[in-house]
Amino acid sequence: MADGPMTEPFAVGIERLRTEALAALGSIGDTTALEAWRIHYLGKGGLVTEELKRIGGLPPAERPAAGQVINDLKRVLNEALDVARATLEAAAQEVAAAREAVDVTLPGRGVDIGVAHPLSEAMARIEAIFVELGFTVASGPEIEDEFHNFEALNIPAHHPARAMHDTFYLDSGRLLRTHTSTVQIRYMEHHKPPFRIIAPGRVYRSDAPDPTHSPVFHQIEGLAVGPELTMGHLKSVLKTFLQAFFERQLALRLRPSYFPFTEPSAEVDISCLLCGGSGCRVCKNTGWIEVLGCGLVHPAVLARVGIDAEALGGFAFGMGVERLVMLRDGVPDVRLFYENDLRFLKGIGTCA
Ligand code: 2U9
Repeated sequence: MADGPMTEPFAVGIERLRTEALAALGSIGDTTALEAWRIHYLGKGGLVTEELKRIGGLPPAERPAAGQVINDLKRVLNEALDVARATLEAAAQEVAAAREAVDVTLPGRGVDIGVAHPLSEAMARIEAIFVELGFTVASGPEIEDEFHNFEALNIPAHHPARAMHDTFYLDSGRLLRTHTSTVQIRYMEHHKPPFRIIAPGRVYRSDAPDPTHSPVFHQIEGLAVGPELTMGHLKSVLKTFLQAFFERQLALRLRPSYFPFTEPSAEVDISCLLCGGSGCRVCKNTGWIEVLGCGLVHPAVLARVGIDAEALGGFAFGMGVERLVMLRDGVPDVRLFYENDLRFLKGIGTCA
C-alpha cells in the first residue's frame, strides 16, 4: 500500500480520540471515575501522550500541524475535565446541603427545667426551720475515727450498740460515720456553751438495700447545750419543727426508749398524717407515726468533751431525712431517692 499523506489519518485518529474521550466523560457520575478518566486520557502514559510520541514518526513537514492538533485536543479535554469536575462538585455540595438542611419550621424539642432533688429540697427546708429557731448549721467529715463516732458518744468497744450501727470500716482503721453526732462532738470540742446546732449530712450503714433501708442516707441531728435545758424545751422545739415541716397541727407523743448518748431517751410519734389519729393503714391503726429519736445528752458525753455536766445540760435529737420525705410525700421505697429515675424526681421535685 502506497504511503498516503500522513496528516489526514493522524488528524482523523485524533478526532476519533476526542469524540471517544468526550463521550466517556459525559457518562461519568463521580470524582473517582473522573480521576480514572483523566489518567486514561491525559495521564503520563495516557492515550493523548501516546499520540504525542507518534509525532516523531511523522514526516518532519507534518509534525508542526500534528503537534497543533494534539495541543488543541489536550486543551479541549482539559477544559471539558474542568467543567465536569465543577459540575460534580456542585452536585455533591447540593446533596450535602440537602442532607444537612434544617427545617426551621419544626417545633422545638423542649427543654427540661431541672428541679432540686427531693432530699436537697427537704434538707434546705429543715435547715431553714431550725435556723429560724436560733440553731446554727454545722458540718464535718464523712470519714471519721472511732472516737468521734463511738467512744465520745458513750459507745465503748464491744458495746452492743456498735453492732446496731453496721459500720463500714476503711483499711486505715477509720470508718464512714454512722450518724452526724460526730459533727456535734467536734463542735463541742471547739466551742463553749451555750449553743444550739444542727448537723445535716450523709451517713453510712452496712445495711442491705430494701424498701426501708439504704446503705447511705441523710440525717439531721440537733444539739442544744446550756443551763437548765429540759425535756419540755426539747418537746417544744420538736413540735414547732414538725408542725412547720408537715405544714399542719400535730399531736406529739414521746415514748421512752434507749440510746447510749442520751438519758432519758425517747422516740417521738406524731398523730397520723393520713387519719389524724383515728387509725388507718398508714399508722397500722395506732393513730401514731414514729418520726425521730431524742433525749437529754448523757452526762458522760458532755464530760468526754470537757463540759461540766453538773452545771450544764443539753438536749439532742436525730432524724432520717428520707423517712420524713417518705411520710410527707407518700414515697413507698427509700431506694427511689438514689435511682435518679426522672419520673420520680419530676413527680415530687419542686422548682430549684
Ligand atoms: C450528741 C449527743 C446526743 C442524737 C440523737 C437520736 C436520738 C435518734 C435516729 C433517728 C433516725 C437515727 O437516722 S436514724 O436512724 N436518731 O434516734 N439521735 S438522740 O443524739 C445526740 C447527738 C449528739 C453529742
